[in-house]
Amino acid sequence: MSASHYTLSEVAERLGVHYMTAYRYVRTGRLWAHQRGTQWLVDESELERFKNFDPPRRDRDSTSTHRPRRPSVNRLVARLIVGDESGCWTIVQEFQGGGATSKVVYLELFAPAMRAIGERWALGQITVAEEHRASAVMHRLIGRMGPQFRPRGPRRGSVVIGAPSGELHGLPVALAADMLRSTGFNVVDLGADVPTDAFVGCARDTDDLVAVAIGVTAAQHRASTAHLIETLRRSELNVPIVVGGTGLSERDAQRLGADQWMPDVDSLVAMLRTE
Ligand code: B12
Repeated sequence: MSASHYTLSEVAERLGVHYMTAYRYVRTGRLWAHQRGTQWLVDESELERFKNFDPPRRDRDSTSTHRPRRPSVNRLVARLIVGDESGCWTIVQEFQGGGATSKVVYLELFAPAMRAIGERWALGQITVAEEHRASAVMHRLIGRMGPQFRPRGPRRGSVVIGAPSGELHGLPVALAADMLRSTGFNVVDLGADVPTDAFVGCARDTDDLVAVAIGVTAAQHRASTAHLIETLRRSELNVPIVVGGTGLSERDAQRLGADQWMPDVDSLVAMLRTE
């Protein structure tokens, strides 16, 4: 093709592999490519990087749970940014084929990939549109994973979880909700940006409620979190109100009136089991 880009046929020729193998490298995020019309193009520098650091016939982390996760995370990030859902799903399947449980997929593949996307956005390496596209694909991946988190064992009561009004980060809440659900709780996931009255109304209407969990990912949502907690208190639900997510510290959560701050879902489950 042009001096600085190669078509997939040219890439295959230079790597000495079949065209379909080169295509697979692209669709699984191993080799970065961009699409022009129906054609995939690979930058010369990317092909050099691949030749030097990612020799073709290596099938890393597809066979063992003990191998480093990072290559899979990097490949997922690459496919998320270009909005390639089926390529992302192939990476998830490879990851699970290597023995990773659905929880490990969330904690060691999805969460680090989304954090990496946040870093790239903060550094100006990806656009806001690319971040949104990646988020949309991540929502779809979570949807596909959902059935793997169906509750097992005895029912333990209901938890209503959601993000306060104005807080748009629904992905962390969705991940937390699935992991909680798999431990036997009936989880009502209200998602992002829940109007305060709707949040409280839902908690009041939920049978066998054992806790209300609020997910806050961006620090700017202190005021709406405080308002939500205060309104929940006034409705006298008599269940713990916990806050989780990376937006608020333990101290913040206490100041805002929460009963507890939860660093992760396992801590929430442990707390609820001792209640
Ligand atoms: C995707 C994304 C978005 C998407 C959200 C899409 C969606 N539907 O969720 C969009 C584009 C909307 C967005 C918007 C913004 N974002 Co944003 N976003 C992200 C990004 C890249 C990924 C979020 C994510 O999914 N993380 C992965 C999850 C799995 O990780 P996690 O949060 O640690 O969650 C785990 C645990 O904490 C726990 N957990 C989470 N919640 C809960 C709740 C409970 C109860 C429990 C028990 C546990 C628990 O379980 C999870 C799994 O282990 C992050 C980067 C990052 N580091 O997270 C930035 C990030 C969160 N965003 C950030 C910012 C600044 C914004 C904006 C303000 C940008 C802007 N200027 O407009 C807006 C805010 C909009 C708003 N009003 O809320 C900052 C926040 C900094 C801060 N601490 O305040 C980050 C960190 C990016 C950065 N590097 O600076 N964002």
